[in-house]
Amino acid sequence: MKTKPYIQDNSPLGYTVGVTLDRFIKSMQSDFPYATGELSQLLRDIALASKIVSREIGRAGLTHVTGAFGNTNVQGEEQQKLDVVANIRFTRALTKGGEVCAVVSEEDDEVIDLQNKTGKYVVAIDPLDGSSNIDVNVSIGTIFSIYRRVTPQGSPIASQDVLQKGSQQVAAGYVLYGSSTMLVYTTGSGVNGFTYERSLGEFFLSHPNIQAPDSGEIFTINDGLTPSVGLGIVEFLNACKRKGRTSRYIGSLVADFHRNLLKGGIYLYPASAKNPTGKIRLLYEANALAFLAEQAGGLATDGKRRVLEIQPESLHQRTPLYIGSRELVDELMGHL
Ligand code: FBP
Repeated sequence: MKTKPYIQDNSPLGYTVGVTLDRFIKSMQSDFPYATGELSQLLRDIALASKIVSREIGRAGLTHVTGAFGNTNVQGEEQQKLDVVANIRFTRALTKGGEVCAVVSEEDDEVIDLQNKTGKYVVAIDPLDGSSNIDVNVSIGTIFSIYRRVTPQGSPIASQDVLQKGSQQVAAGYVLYGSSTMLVYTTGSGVNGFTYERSLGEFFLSHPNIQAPDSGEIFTINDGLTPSVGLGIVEFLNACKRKGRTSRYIGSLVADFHRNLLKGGIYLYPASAKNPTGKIRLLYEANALAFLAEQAGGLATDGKRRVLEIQPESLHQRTPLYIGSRELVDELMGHL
């Protein structure tokens, strides 16, 4: 049979659309000789849920899913309807995907046991971050951390499966629901960002190998806290102002982190009178962003040690968080 070799047609008619998340995951998987595809499938499950959540957020004002749900979560915060929608969507996708045995969610007080005897992975997730911005159309996000379970598959879920140090993460990332929807993640070999092309229903590689600038001009803190934070923090903030740096604060951790990751900057959420141990949750907020920050050349600390070295003691424990460009975090540590 007469055949001809395929030659890619580079005419402008066939402009390339880019590398899809699926293809990228597949190509990365080949880097891990013993990879079984389960982590790849888990990342796909998270991508699918984020597409649905992005759609729900985009039309929230029309479908009456704005406003309070009428419950308070384990943090004592009023749950927003979209918090509940996102929690349902991600937990369902992780259950149906079949790779996960347990989920720790900001919206659930206990560990969710998915009764999955073959599931190798544990996921800690903040289904919708930036609650104060949900109803005012400001960027919000999802944050996730992925661990391998420690106890044998099929055995009861134990505390050591879910209370693992951030340094044990096998993957972590966030989804940013902003002017565009982006998925940014790491599996320990660099940080890559994908932009959602709604009309094709696909994430495409748009920010390969993200490197955080070593320094930057942006400092990010809820200035309303400063009257009750440590002296070292105040000194650092005054130094930032003396040096003419810019204050930027969206109030959604994912959005503030993403901006600083790309432009250079530091996000600070210290302990304060209102939050004596800080506000940010270790398991499903700080650990994921700390893994990403370090993979992109930045730093993440609680003011004393690397966030990734903190041994978790409880599911919803909080931590002070200082994260971002290496030189800015070092400079802050000089004041602490
Ligand atoms: P949740 O919205 O998931 O509870 O996250 C906490 C958070 O909203 C972060 O996104 C944000 O950086 C911070 O709290 C804002 O806190 P504050 O309102 O005290 O400035």
